[in-house]
Amino acid sequence: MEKFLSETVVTHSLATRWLGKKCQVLPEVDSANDLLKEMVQQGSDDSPPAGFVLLTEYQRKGRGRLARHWEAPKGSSLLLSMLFRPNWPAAQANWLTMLVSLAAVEAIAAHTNLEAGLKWPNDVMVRQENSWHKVSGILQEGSFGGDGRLQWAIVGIGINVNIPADELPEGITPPTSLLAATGQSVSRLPLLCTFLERLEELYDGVGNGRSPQPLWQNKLITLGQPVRVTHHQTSNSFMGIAEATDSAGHLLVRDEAGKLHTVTAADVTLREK
Ligand code: BT5
Repeated sequence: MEKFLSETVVTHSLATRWLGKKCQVLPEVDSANDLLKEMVQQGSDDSPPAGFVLLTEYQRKGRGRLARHWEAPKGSSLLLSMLFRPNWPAAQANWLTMLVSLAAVEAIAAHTNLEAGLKWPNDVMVRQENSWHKVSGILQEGSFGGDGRLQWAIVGIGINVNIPADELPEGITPPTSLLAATGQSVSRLPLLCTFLERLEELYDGVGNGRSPQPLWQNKLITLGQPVRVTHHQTSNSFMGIAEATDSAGHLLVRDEAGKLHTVTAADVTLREK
């Protein structure tokens, strides 16, 4: 197994200006998102700054969306949660997940020979033996101020790096790891650095007025595909074709009667059919 990551090595290796310049690496936590949220909500003077990154080698209760689990064997993967204080309007809240998923796709493409893409809304996929497999998932949580702006947001990402094929977790979207997809182990530190460096660049681009949505939409393997959209509270569902996304990252799905639906990630589960 690869050496465990350490704060000194991470901060010295990173060529970022602010993202990850303050970080903490813990051998084991329940959930990196939950722990970082507690640190932020304590609200004391030593509350972590924007750009703070919490890394861990193992999560006892790693979480996905909608109370799902995220599992990875100790030391096998990249498991981290990042703190942002964007002050963006609510309509741009999903942009963080877009930026993080784009940076993950680019980092994976830079360190492997894999084709990487995105399954709406938050799955990072790689092509393995002619089909797409989930290699990474993203979980964004945050808090809006009274003015409707995104005060702070925590974005957690798990990237399956060196999980052997026979230790991959179960998943409705077939999971893989970079090791399982390439047959070679991948060094985590350079992958982490490329990811954070690219993410910082993309995030700073938003400050300069650039929306990530066109770049992100370009990577979506979901577009043009038939999908089943299921509302997870009512379980009502319909079939349609995923046509495009709007500027907020909602998916526009045309049903069989020709009606266009705006689908938000919070409300539905998507299955490719
Ligand atoms: C996600 O949720 O894909 C978001 C995963 C976010 C994980 C990070 S790790 C750091 C931070 N701290 C946390 O506690 N979480 C974040 P979702 O789209 O709901 O997918 C969850 C589903 O993926 C599960 O129901 C499983 O079927 C499957 N799954 C679990 N572990 C997996 C893995 N390692 N690789 C691929 N699929 C997995």
